[in-house]
Amino acid sequence: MDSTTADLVDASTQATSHRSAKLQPAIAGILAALSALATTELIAGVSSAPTSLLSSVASLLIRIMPPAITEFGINTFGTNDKAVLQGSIWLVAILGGAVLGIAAARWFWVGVLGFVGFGLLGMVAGASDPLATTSLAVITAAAAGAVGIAILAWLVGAAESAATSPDTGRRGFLGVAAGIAVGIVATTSIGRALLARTRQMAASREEVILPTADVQAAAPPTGASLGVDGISPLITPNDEFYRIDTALTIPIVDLDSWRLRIHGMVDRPFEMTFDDLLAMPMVEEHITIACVSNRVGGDLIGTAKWLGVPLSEILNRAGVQDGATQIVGRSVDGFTVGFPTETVFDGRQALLAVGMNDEPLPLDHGFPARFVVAGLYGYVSATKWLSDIELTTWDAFDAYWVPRGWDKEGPILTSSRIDKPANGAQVDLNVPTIIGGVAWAPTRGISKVEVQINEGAWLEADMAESISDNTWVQWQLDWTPDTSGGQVIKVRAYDGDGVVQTDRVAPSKPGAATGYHGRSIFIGEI
Ligand SMILES: Nc1nc2c(c(=O)[nH]1)N[C@H]1C(S)=C(S)[C@@H](COP(=O)(O)O)O[C@H]1N2
Ligand SMILES: [Mo]
Repeated sequence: MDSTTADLVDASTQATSHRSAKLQPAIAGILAALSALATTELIAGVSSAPTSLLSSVASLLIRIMPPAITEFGINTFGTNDKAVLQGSIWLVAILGGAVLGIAAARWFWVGVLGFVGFGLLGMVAGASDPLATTSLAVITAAAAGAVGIAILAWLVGAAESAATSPDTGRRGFLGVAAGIAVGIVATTSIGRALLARTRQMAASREEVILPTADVQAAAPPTGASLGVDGISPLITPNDEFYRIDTALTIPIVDLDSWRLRIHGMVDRPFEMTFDDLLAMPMVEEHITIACVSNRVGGDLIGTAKWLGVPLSEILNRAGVQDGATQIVGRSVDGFTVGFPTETVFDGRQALLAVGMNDEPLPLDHGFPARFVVAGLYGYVSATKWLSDIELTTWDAFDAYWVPRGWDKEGPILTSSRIDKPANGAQVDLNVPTIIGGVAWAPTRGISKVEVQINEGAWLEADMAESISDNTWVQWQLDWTPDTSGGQVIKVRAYDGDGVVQTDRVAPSKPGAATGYHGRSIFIGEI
């Protein structure tokens, strides 16, 4: 090659790398924006949330768009308008990402600002969408923004090194960019596949028609609700019911192939379909369930009306053998509980539940079937997504949480909570106010609740009527503060046998947290 040709070749490579150097920031911005969107898709899929951040953004846009545009959209695209809108969000992300990328190559902070803005928009959209869980939307939007910034930084960096050593740098940039593009496609596909499975499962739940119970629960007596604002509602709505489990993604249960197996130390092991289960005798009961890891005053507790088959019916059908001292409940994802067989026959409510507050079990509360045993913490009794019941001995098996350091037996301890006033609340001097909350000791019931103000005498609170000994009970104390300044309010409850809850302060491991719940408030002049 003579020198002229060499120069020419050199010049042409330089021209291409120059052109691609101009394109690189735009590509960086586009990939960063798409990575952010892919992040929202993945989180939507993994969390099995009923809605995705993108649909929240889409509904926000629909709400704030001039009606003329929305109408045009509906007329033009019919019922696909939301899909079109979501598609448009991807398109806007591509264009916006390109602009951001070009700007970020000169002033990186512009790119950062762009993604922060994108994150904030997502947070506002999620918080204002009644279908979305606000905390999840906020986390999703923050994660998406952070991923966007990280990918932008990575690619802008790669583009810069491409500019300094054009040949190896350009190939380096393309390699990184291609890898990220593959990641975006993979992440989005996984997220969408998971979401589609959740939707499908939700659809099979929609089709379930629950039988009416042979023994229906009486409506709670009117006197069971004090009607005081700020005290926990007597029945916890399903969507406010606490959720605790080890499942990262809600187990997918296909009703057609779901079977419940009863085996181990029984005379007649058998398997049941969901229809078989629904055909068994059903009862309805209000039962309060609680988590052992609830802190004193915490909210990992709730009361629902459960519909289900008494566990005794199932065990009697199988014929429990002598010496079968433990019932093990295993879920489709391998989680296990274990509790004494005698609890099923000692007269308490122990159910294989299929319904919660007049609905099939919600997906995150164990659809299609779960245990609910009055008086036992969830970790030893309340298997959700149940698939297997095994009768064994107490010594032969330790359920999920036992080798992890928790007590093998988990009876719910007598406990009480102040719901109002809130911690740190300011309360007016010389104005009547209400201190109130809930108290529980499932299977034993609550006989008395007492309140103490600033280490004074214990005052007996007014108790609402209780639904049954298996449920929590509301209580209130009418009080007119007559001393200004800081005050500490404490509560304690007595169970149905007249035994007061323990004041011993203990953490929740290995048993449940104990001690009296207290709140600090401030009494001031009006
Ligand atoms: N399959 C399965 N079931 C489970 C758990 C779990 O991790 N996996 N956690 C248990 C615990 S610790 C509690 S407190 C209750 C909570 O039930 P909830 O989420 O319906 O309130 O479910 C129990 N059932
Ligand atoms: Mo729990």
